[in-house]
Amino acid sequence: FSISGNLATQYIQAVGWAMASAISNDSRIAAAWIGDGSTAESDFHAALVFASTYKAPVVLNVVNNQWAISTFQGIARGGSGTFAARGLGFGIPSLRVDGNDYLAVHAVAKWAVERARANLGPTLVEYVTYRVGAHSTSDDPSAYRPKAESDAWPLGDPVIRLKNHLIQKGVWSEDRHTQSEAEILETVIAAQKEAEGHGTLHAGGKPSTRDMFEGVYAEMPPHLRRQRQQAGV
Ligand SMILES: Cc1ncc(C[n+]2csc(CCOP(=O)(O)OP(=O)(O)O)c2C)c(N)n1
Ligand SMILES: [Mg+2]
Repeated sequence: FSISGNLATQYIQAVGWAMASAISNDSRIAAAWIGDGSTAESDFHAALVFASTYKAPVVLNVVNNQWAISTFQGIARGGSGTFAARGLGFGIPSLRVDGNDYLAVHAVAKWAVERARANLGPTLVEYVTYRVGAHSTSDDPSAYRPKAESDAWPLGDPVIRLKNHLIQKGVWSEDRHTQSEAEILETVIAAQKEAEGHGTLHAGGKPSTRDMFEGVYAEMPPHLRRQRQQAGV
């Protein structure tokens, strides 16, 4: 669930959806993802209460990438040893996994999904990982953490780890890896070109000031109509 940009609302949406699915005898289950920082929102806790009380068929994932923009995860975690430990107080089976180990992530996620499908209730999973890049294009991590911190991160790059594992098992090679990287890059570039075909800000297609007032209300409320008039559009 990632419908809104308001952090943590995805959890209550997913739990409510899962409860509705179970009540209507539907077999579908729900999954939601949240960041370490976002777990400090009250919605996280409300979702855990409802998930445990109603045994909602939902997988609740916490991506602990160490940072919430410039805030270290230890602040959102407070006195709790881990984010996974937060689930135990609600009676929710909770797991903590090396989020940079593809096979471990797959195994844990599969287990949690099977639990939900068997109607055994929710599972909370904490994925321990690291955000190497900036939070967004407007963020500069060098302002709040050591520049070399990501090099010191012990769990390593998940793609390189999987690649090395598969090569060691004899089912992958450097050549095939280079080839598939080129193929993926080609796919991404083609998708970008297709998206840009719909227009870009640089190519002109700038929305008008009037557009800012459209598409929110079926009937524009009087205060917005006044503002639009003041803007002269
Ligand atoms: C309710 C709410 N408060 C604040 C924000 C602004 N905001 C966007 S991302 C972010 C940090 C999120 O950190 P984290 O939960 O660790 O997720 P990450 O970006 O690391 O995946 C904040 C504070 C928001 N989108 N919604
Ligand atoms: Mg984070």
